[in-house]
Amino acid sequence: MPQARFTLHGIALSGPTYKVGLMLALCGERFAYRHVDLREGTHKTPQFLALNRYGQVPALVDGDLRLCQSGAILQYLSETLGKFGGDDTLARQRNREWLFWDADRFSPNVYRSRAIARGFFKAEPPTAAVYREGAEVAFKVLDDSLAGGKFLTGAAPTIADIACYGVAVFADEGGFKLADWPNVAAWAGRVAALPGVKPPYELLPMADIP
Ligand SMILES: N[C@@H](CCC(=O)N[C@@H](CS)C(=O)NCC(=O)O)C(=O)O
Repeated sequence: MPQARFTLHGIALSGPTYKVGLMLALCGERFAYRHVDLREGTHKTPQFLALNRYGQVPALVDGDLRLCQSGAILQYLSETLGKFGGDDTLARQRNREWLFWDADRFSPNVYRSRAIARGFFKAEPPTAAVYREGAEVAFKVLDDSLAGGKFLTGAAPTIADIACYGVAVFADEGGFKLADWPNVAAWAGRVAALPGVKPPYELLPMADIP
């Protein structure tokens, strides 16, 4: 089998890593995968910092290119593969708005609530409450935005949906019930039914994929 074009570096427990793996799967791109052991501090080694200057997963390697920040990687992949990017300038702009909102309001609040619930890190109750309330506000924004459409920016799924689904899919681990936001629950079902989609721990193992 020919060598895969892309190599994804990350960990299956990581939502941002899942977003990139999901995008590749939805695009039908086979990819090599390198498991990065965060507990061992692999992401702070010089070798990994050469892939991602921020010392975080994910990192994506495409030939000589080393790419980081999941939202920026989704944009890159949509451009280089010509998929899930939206049809025109306005659609691409709407996608960017969702990606920036996700990085600002959705991912941090949901992922940190999940990290606290799963014991990945400790937080005092008032701090945990700030993340939880922020996540609930964000889910409401998403729910209201999905009231009139099948996907976030129109009738077809785009990187906006892929980024936000990569957060919503971890909601239950954070102690949230998607059923509390019916439009979000219905949309998540539509994304989950797209060809190529696998749930997080089925898409990526806690080990390398050659
Ligand atoms: N905004 C970044 C967030 C990446 C991120 O937070 N990665 C976490 C794992 S989910 C990480 O590497 N944490 C270790 C650290 O920050 O030292 C992205 O979307 O790629």
